Amino acid sequence: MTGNIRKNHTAFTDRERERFLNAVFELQTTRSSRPHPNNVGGTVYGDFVAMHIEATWSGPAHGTSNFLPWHRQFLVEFEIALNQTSAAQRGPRVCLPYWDWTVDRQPDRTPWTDEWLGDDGTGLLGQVQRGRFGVPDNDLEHFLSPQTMARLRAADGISGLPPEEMAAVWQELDRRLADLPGELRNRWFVIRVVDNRPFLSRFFDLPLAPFLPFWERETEEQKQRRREREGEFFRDRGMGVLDVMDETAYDKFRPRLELDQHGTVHAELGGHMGGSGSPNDPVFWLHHCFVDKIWADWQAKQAARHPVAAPYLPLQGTETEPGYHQRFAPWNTMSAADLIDTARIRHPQHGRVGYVYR
Ligand SMILES: [Cu+2]
Repeated sequence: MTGNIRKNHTAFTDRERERFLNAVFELQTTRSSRPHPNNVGGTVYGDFVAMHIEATWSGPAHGTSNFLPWHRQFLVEFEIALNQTSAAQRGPRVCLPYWDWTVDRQPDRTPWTDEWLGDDGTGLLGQVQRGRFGVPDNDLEHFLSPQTMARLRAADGISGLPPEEMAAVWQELDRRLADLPGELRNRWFVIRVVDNRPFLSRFFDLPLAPFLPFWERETEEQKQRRREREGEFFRDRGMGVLDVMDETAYDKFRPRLELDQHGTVHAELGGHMGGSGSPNDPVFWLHHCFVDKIWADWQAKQAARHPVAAPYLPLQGTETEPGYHQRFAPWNTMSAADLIDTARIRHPQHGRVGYVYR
């Protein structure tokens, strides 16, 4: 019925991986014809970040039944955009990869490699430095004055500076960013709506509230503890166990999947993944693709066990949650019912975009 197969990223060939990453990078460096009002960088990719930020500020996309259908459509829309890039033009349709964090849950294992998504944030500004989306520490020389560089080195990075000095470094970065030649500017693509980090930031395994920039919250003691724990990434947080699969009702399954599993992964990765601008980190797509797969697997499992169980609740909309047949914002083109069978999804403009998981 459909030839579109979403696979584990570890099953990608080199060529498949390159086409996917090239397409993502192309969206990050292509100007949007009609940028979303919150899209500071003005790229096609930035429109997706802005859309997610807005959906986090208001609306039912998080914390309600709509969480799973909303993100399913978000992924479908992103996959369509990937396939409109020149990187995707020749060859089969580009399908999103997923990251199974119940299996690959060590900070030094895939997808945290140079070939895939780069590593944890490091360096004087705590940025991701490796892989396609990283910015090496020595690029800072293009942005910061020799005095500032010397100050950062002496303080062993920005987290060693007092708050006023931190603020001054960010201001200097912001000013210099605007003057960069395009090729360099394109490497510093992050949409700065929720914070002022112009580069991709990760901060693995920080067990604190995820919404503040890390340098405001990590003490020396915490830093030490984090380094000791890095080998245990995810291990003691239940990431290896998918016991949500045993829930028999959607309105029990969805909150546990969203908060306990999906939310923990966001928080554990930290940096951009810890905030509403999370799609800035390309791992967002791999993470949400796996969450979407869990929903699909759960449907199949529950359908086999209870043929009459509803795949989505509530059937009738409430004040806070769209019903099964109710179209939802910002697209207003599909309802949960239109998205429930992944193989049969029909996009109003793009036709058959259905897929199956393998
Ligand atoms: Cu989200």
